Amino acid sequence: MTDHILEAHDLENHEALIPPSNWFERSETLQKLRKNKKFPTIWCAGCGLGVVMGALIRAIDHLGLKNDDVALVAGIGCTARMPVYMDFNTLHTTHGRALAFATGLKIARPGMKVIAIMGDGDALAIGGNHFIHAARRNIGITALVVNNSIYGMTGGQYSPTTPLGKVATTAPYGNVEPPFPICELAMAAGATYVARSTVYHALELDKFLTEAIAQDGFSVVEAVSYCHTTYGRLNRLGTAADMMRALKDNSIAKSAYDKLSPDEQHANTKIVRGVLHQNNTRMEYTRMYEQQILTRVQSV
Ligand SMILES: Cc1ncc(C[n+]2csc(CCOP(=O)(O)OP(=O)(O)O)c2C)c(N)n1
Ligand code: SF4
Ligand SMILES: [Mg+2]
Repeated sequence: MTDHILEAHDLENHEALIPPSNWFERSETLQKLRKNKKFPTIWCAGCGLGVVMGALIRAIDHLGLKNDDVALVAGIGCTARMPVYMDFNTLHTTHGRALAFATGLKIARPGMKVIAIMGDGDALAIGGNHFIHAARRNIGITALVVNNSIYGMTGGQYSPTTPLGKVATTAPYGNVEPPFPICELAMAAGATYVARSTVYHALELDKFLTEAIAQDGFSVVEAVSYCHTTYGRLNRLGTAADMMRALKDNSIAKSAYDKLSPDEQHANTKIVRGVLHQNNTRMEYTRMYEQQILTRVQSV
């Protein structure tokens, strides 16, 4: 722990390394974190990722799930680091392959709540193929995609969600590739629960994640976040607090969006937050697979 943190907390070095014995027990949320391990996080101070982690823990709590009933699967990236800090079954795998590992796990353990935690690059660039096919299959996995519009961990290369014209280390003159709309892509590919919110709207994220994890099929929650360290700096968007405030100012609830005229909807540039799609009539993949096997076995 660095000297200034020790000083601020008036701690000796040995006290900082070993938290008081009841420190974690005081909080339900903290008990879902890995005790005495992996802290502080690798995340930059002010990053929205901590908000997403809190929302995910509260969602799992709301559903009354035991730690052992949940598996968190991630690839590589700042977002993908999240399972390292949480006390569930966890898989920290290779970049872009979270959904491939999650699919294998769900087939082996259909009763388990499997949550794939991915950044926009992880989910939609190298992992884009897995994303559309997991949705097409409607396999019972929750895809939590933290969209910060950039490759944060590797220093700010543009991703499939970087807006047109924005600067990245690999787009010094501005990005000319149109961004993928994550939720619309998921819907078109067959996901049966799709919702979007932002890290400013933490309680909304709790709610959508709770519903997504409860869904018996492929569910997607896009958590719009920011990366002040790369994207924000390159595009002169200010501090983490400025970027957080921009999410508040530049987003609109779906209920308000639905009341706009078609022209106003067409002209809207704000992030639409809400449950964008839910379909409870499609059977989940592992159930369908099991049924198919039983039918085949009984017929021979
Ligand atoms: C196969 C492979 N290709 C590339 C990389 C380098 N790499 C690590 S993280 C990352 C992108 C991270 O961006 P994103 O998924 O959006 O996550 P963020 O860091 O923004 O949360 C890349 C390209 C890698 N680790 N493995
Ligand atoms: S590099 Fe960006 S995404 Fe990664 S922890 Fe820092 S602010 Fe967050
Ligand atoms: Mg990213």
